[in-house]
Amino acid sequence: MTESTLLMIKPDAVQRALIGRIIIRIEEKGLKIIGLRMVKLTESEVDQLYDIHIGKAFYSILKSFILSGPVVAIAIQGNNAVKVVRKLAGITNSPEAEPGTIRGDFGLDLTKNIVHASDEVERARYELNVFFKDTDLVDYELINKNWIK
Ligand code: FUP
Repeated sequence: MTESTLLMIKPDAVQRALIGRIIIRIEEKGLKIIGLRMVKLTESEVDQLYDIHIGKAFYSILKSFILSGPVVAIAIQGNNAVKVVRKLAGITNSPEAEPGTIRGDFGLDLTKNIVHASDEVERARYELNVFFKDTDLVDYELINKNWIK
């Protein structure tokens, strides 16, 4: 099933010049990028993105990390995109993430864990809305689509 999801490149990965290395994994997998935006989030946008974590012990550390520099939001579409992008990202705790995943290859910390990926279709819709208006998302076809799915 074709789905849309959000992958956010976090401030650590931007500062470490990993934007291109992360984007290439999305393209290589056959997924389609339908929106791309670099932004320094405001406090209220971070609260919106991470509303489910507000009040948890780690929230202030997470929030100040996300506010520490620009992030890159990527809207992605493709077959099973939500699950596939989560798999590409690897598990949350970078030191335990499998090599071959984004966190497994580039991360060494739980908070500074390189990327965020939406965990379900409805949640992806909500999180995409933090960064993109519907009209920001581009409707087009990739010429290789029949070779992918
Ligand atoms: P994920 O679904 O991979 O985004 O992970 P979670 O929703 O469990 O956590 C959201 C973010 O909070 C993670 F990217 C890392 C951060 N976090 C901490 O910094 N400390 C913790 O103890 C747990 C999560």
